[in-house]
Amino acid sequence: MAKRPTNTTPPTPKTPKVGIGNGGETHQTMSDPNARLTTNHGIPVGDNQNSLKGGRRGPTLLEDFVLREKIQHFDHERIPERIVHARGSAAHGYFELTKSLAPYTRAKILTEVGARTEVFTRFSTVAGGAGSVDTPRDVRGFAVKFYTNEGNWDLVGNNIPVFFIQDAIKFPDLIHAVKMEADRGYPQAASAHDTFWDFIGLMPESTHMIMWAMSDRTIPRSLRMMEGFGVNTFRLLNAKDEATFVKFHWRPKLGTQSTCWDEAVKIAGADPDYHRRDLFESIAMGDFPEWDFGVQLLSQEEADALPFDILDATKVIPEELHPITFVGRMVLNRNPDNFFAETEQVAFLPTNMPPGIDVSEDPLLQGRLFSYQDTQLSRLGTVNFHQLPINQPKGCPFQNLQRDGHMQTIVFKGRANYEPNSLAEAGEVGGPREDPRGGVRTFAAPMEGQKVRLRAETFADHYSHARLFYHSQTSIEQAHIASALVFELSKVVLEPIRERVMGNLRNVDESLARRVADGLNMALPAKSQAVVEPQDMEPSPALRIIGKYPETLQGRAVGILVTDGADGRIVAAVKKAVEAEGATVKIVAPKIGGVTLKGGRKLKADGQLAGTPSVLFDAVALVLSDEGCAELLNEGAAVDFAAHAFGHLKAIGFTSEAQPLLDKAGVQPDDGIVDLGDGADAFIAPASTRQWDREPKVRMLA
Ligand code: HDE
Repeated sequence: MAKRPTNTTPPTPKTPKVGIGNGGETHQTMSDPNARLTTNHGIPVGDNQNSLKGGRRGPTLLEDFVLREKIQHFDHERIPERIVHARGSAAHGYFELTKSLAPYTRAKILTEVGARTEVFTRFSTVAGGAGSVDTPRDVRGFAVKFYTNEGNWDLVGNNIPVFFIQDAIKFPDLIHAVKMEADRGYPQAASAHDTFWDFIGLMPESTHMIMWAMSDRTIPRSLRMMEGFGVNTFRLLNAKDEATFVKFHWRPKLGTQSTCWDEAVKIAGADPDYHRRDLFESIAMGDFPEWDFGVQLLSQEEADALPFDILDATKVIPEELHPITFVGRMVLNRNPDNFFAETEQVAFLPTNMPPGIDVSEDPLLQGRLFSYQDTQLSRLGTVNFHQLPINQPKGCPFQNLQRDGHMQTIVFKGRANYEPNSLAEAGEVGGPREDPRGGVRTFAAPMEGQKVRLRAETFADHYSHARLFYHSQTSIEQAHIASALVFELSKVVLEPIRERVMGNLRNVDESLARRVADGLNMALPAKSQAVVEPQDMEPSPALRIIGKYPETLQGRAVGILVTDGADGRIVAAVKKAVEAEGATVKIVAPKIGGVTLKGGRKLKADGQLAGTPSVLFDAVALVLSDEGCAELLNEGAAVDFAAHAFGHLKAIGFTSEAQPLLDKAGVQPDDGIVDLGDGADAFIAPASTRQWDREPKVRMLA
């Protein structure tokens, strides 16, 4: 018999006991230290380090089914990403109803006060691919799957209450225009390019959404600091099948907050996963993100009295006109166990609505009702995507007579795969039956008229709401909108495209159009012809961000830059004071091993200076020694640390030794520049917000 060649593979750390499997369970038991590695078909694997070869140094053999199965599975690990909203982050949590909507709906999720319903919420960007960064200027998806005991309710919304287009038939054009340009494959995750603005200029109905998209709403500070909106108009149906129009709202407990554009651009390099990490870490720390849930309710008469069409998703119903009633809250308190199985495979369907929630005739929503179910086929590859654990309803199993298909995981019993059947009478399994009383009923909306392909005249006013939004902003926010338009249009190469957009802007506000033209150093073109002359509406302060968010350290991060010889008492005092107010603290040092403080004590670092710039913090403190500061004057990352914190309107606490660094970084004194020699308390208030007054000193806004 041939002698077996010597094996030179290093030993693996643990040798599982032979004979002990995974307890007969079909799923992997990763926590069992004795679990035995097997193929997908349960065959124990004897060697996971070496492929099977013909001879010691010979070719790999086709018969190595262990290798082939492993490589083949790996080859197919990726599934097609979502055509839009590919980049997302999600968490589990619960929804709790605080006020019953029983007069308006029979949906139990909206009538059973105090009941907690599990949710899975996925936030996303729209334009970029799954591997793109978290902080482009982009609308954010805000999709909530409520696992109600009457079936799943998917409220698939955005962080902006209106949309670019009025009719679903324009969606593929919009998305083609915003995504990477077809010939060159760039830019990734950016609207600042010719094809997007070409489409926008030719679609004046998008102008209102453009005002929102160019506002700071599209550069959120955190997913925990975003509002959410159902966008489309839905209906609630009560026990008597009477309908009320409804708009859905989410309001973050931490307020709506944003980054500065220059900061967002820099964060993209410093931490591409900025939002995903923030969500994951805050939940892991027990600092659970929370939102209030509200509704705007309108009768048919109230809807008819609006000066715009409630079915037009490019319009906002000002809450000063129809207040939001808050009826519940959502808390996200558990991170996914597995990103792919949950965040990637979750399939949201706007068609998922429990009895008592119904659609409206909004032509954008109507198209969505088809699209989401359809797209899952190419993404998840099977009509059985509802059987994936993250998509299964909870507490109310699905039961119907749909059968077979790719990846069918259920072993149905009996012969009943049709309905009606009388098999139960013969003692066999008969199967479920429809429920005319408890099941879904559709609102008997009146229908009349001819079949037409047209846009209703009630959708024709494209500018009044854009004007309403712009006029409702603070002057700081108006400057940001104008500057964002200048930034984006400056990246547009074809001049006629810029001109067309400016011509449209003249219908919104002449001064805005003028600011943009000046910012581009171009002549103001002729005003474009509006189908309907825009009207002035009463400004809605609720549409602002500045002045609305709570000034607090809750949810914020503070970075303390230290050097050898720094005063440990000041570091400790700052840390204690800001943590007491709810912020997290990270120590940043020139070397990751940390520093030796004055007196010899060691302090560990959480981040190394070059990889932990100040854009990752809401406020910073510089606690340096004279020698440490002198060294940092020659370190660009240190100068940037201070200069960028100043430029991004953040509070800077400092010890007197840090003054040379502040000087070199061009930091000028103001209320946000706080000498820590006077104690840490004075740092708290400026660190709880941005120093908006500083902005004209650091940035030429349009
Ligand atoms: Fe979507 N949208 N959408 N959308 N949408 C998708 O469904 C679509 C629209 C939104 O985290 C897709 O499963 C059409 C408005 C979110 O998984 C797709 C139209 C709003 C998400 C699709 C719209 C949204 C999607 C891609 C015009 C705000 C991500 C993958 C009629 C209310 C959900 C998928 C998640 C995803 C179609 C317009 C929000 C292709 C046809 C308006 C948050 O089916």
